Amino acid sequence: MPETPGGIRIQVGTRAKLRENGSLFFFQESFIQSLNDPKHKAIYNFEAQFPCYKEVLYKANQSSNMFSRSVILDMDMSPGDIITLFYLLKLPRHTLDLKAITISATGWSNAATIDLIYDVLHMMGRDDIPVGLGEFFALGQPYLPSGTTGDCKYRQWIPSGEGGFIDSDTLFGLARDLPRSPRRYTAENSIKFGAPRNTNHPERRQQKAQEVIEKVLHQNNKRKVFFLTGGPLTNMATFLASNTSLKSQIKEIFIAGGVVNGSEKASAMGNVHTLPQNKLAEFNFFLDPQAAQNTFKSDVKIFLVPLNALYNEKLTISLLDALNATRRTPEAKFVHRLLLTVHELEEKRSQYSHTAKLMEEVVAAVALAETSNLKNNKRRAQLVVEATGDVHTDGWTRIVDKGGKNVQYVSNLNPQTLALSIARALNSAANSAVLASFTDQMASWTSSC
Ligand SMILES: [Ca+2]
Repeated sequence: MPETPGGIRIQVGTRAKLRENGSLFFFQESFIQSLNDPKHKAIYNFEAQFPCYKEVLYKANQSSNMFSRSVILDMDMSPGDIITLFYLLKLPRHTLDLKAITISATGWSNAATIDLIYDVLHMMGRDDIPVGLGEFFALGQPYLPSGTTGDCKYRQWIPSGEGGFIDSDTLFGLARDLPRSPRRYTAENSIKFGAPRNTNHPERRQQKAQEVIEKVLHQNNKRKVFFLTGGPLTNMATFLASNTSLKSQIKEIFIAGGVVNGSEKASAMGNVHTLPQNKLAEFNFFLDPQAAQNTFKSDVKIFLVPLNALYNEKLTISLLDALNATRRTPEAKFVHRLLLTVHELEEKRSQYSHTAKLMEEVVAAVALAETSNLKNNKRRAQLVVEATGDVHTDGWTRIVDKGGKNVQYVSNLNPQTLALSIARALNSAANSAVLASFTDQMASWTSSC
């Protein structure tokens, strides 16, 4: 083959000869030996790099009281969820007390991106909030040990890049600007928690979503708890399917998801843009339609914030306008950069045209925090969610005359009013960041000892 100018010649191995017993063990052993070889080991880690490196865990500086609303946030890690998390952390704890976060790992980012949540909590001085990781597959789409990686029938429609995986996993390139939390995701597990063998660090383990929910409900002394969901409903449906009496402690679930159409001739569309044949599903319901259907069949009270509760893109622009005018806190500045990044990508690249519309979680959070201000926007209907296994219709939400779930939902919300509420919370001096950025954290590791 002729050499291309500027290229280099390399040799590529295409076939490896196995040892006589046909085992691949030799290759694995040699690979692991190389990784463990002290020669050429990595020079940089935080302890070696920074003379004053220390791991600090921060706790809330405001206390809650018996009148505050206890909330568990179930989220994936799309930009809308991250903004929601900042917003909730900013509210006074005597009105809203975020008790725990559970991660919907069937949603818009990969499970290990849970580190992003640890980092946001660290920035905001809330390392005391427990974080639990949910199941990796939608209900009825199990991991089969004999197969490869489970059935990704729904999840495969999330794009890689273009606002989907990679973009949300890196928070559009901004994840590394967050201060780094000592809490990290670990795949390690011990015999105590069901693994076949112990690791070198049996004490290290990522807590599971269901454990965190149960623990928080136990600790809440029979007081009722609100759930707010910003991703697929896998964790919610799993908890509702369990036998625990703790379920009676659920006051109401605020759900960001679905599209509510008033008639068979649907006018509002869904947002599963990668599968145009499915015109009416909203991504959160589409990604685990069985979980959405099961949640709607349960006894719990549901407050729905559908995709078409307002024109989401206008909310992004209104929030950007509000933050362009004023951004006083590190968290307001961070959210502004995130929105600006997403908005610019949307303007310049057609593949990102859907991205700025993904703000429904934030709307659901404001609906939870300011329910009394929404009285003119509340509607009630009986709703059912489609979950037949046909990806062209799964995730549809329909209004029915009878037999559906009696649900309260919102419509015709004013994006500017919502944007001002969010911007006001982000700019508040209360509950502000304890560490503004990774740069500030590095400075403290360099000169505070
Ligand atoms: Ca989400």
